[in-house]
Amino acid sequence: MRRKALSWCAAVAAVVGLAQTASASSITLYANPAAGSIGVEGNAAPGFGSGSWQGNPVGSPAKSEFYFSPAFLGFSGPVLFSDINSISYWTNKPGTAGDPDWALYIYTKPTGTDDSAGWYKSRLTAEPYFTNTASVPANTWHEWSTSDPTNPLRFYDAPRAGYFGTYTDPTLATLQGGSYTWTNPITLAQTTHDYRNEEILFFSLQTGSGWANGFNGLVDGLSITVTNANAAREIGTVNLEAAAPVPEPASLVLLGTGLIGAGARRWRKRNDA
Ligand SMILES: [Ca+2]
Repeated sequence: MRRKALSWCAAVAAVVGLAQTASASSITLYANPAAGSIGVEGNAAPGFGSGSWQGNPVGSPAKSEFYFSPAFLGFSGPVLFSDINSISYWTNKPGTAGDPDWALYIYTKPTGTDDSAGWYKSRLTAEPYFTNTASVPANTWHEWSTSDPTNPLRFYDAPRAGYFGTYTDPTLATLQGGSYTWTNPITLAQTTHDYRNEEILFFSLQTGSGWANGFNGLVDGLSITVTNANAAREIGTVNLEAAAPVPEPASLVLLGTGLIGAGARRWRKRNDA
């Protein structure tokens, strides 16, 4: 009897182990001023290194935007909209929850039918202030997530529905549940669309070009979890850092010594032969 119970436990553990099979990729990106990204050292989201990236408050438009393809994030194959389990990222801004912030965008690949633009089929946007989060103190890190139990990110489809978000927009789970009908809050025009089988082109973090002009908040720690074709979970995380570390003189000396050592070994070997 006891043996039977034990083997049942082992079977459950095996199933749990299978469900938790996950591959993960963790990427660190360093700010590149030439590409419009500004690095900040000494201020990072919890668990994401020592630095972060800041919104670009200068130029016209004063906009920052970064695009991550599924392949770049290390996912093993194409990612469909319905494959996304969750997306989260951290921001830290001077204002409170209702102020401009880094927004999350999902672009899907164009198919030639019902494309919203020449280079993408759908563009879904999630802005932190539409999560109905009551208060986030200024200048503190806060994680925004599609799977937040009380204040999840909500998405709008400006190209199709013709408006830029409301506090009652659908969550990721709602859009993955089937066709969704958007109702423009002003014109009351309705548009129905099903995103589930669309292939992800880019996940993106951006600041608005108009309303967020001058925004200089921080962003860090993007995490995306998907279910792959083998029903296993894959996690892609992006750590944003200020600048690539420059080797210190001491380590350069050590490197030089190492090279000399390698050269000496080769020389000795040749002489031994
Ligand atoms: Ca970081």
